[in-house]
Amino acid sequence: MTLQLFAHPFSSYCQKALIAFHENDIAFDFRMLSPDEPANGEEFARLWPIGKFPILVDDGRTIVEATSIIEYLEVAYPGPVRLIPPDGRDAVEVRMMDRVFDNYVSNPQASVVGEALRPPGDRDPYGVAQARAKLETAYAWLDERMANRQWAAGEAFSLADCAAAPALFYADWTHPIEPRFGHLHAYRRRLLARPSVARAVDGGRPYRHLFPLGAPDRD
Ligand SMILES: N[C@@H](CCC(=O)N[C@@H](CS)C(=O)NCC(=O)O)C(=O)O
Repeated sequence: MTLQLFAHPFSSYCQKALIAFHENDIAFDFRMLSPDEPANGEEFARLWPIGKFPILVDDGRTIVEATSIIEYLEVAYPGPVRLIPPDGRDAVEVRMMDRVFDNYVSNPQASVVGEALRPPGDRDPYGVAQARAKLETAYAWLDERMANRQWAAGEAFSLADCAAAPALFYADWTHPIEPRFGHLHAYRRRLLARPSVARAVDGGRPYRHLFPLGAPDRD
């Protein structure tokens, strides 16, 4: 039975999982979550009432959370590109950086965008200012960290880079990374040049009009 990924191509967490699929050319059935495909949405809601996507279904087993999907592919469908290193200490570094990108880049970025989708009376300017400040702090820390690394956890592309690519892609649209963070900009460019990432970004291209802050004319 084919792997089924319930996802949307413009969603950052879905792109994170998609990059892992593309890295190892793993075949799957794309169960598009959109109003045009109500059956997919109904099945998704039954499988995961929390409602966050992507989720993966493999032969009756449901895996939620983008990180866990990548972990699952790594053990159930291993390919030539290992996204989690076999060495335990190296794997800790990869998982640590995966958490850093989700918690301190992707999630604050999503709160800023979420604000733009709220009705005017329900806005939270204090929360948005906090999210922007978190992004600034994360950019400074990451810039220093990326000064002597090719990829987030060293010399090999990993789960952490799957997380970093959409996180930094959308974060720079939402709260631009200042030019002085040259190492971080260079890392973002390396990520976008990676074929698996370029493929995920291209998949989302037709939906750029959906970006609530207005997508910039680049990338
Ligand atoms: N912790 C989840 C986050 C997933 C997430 O926030 N997905 C967004 C799309 S990028 C979503 O489901 N948004 C719809 C919602 O929050 O209702 C993961 O790592 O997979």
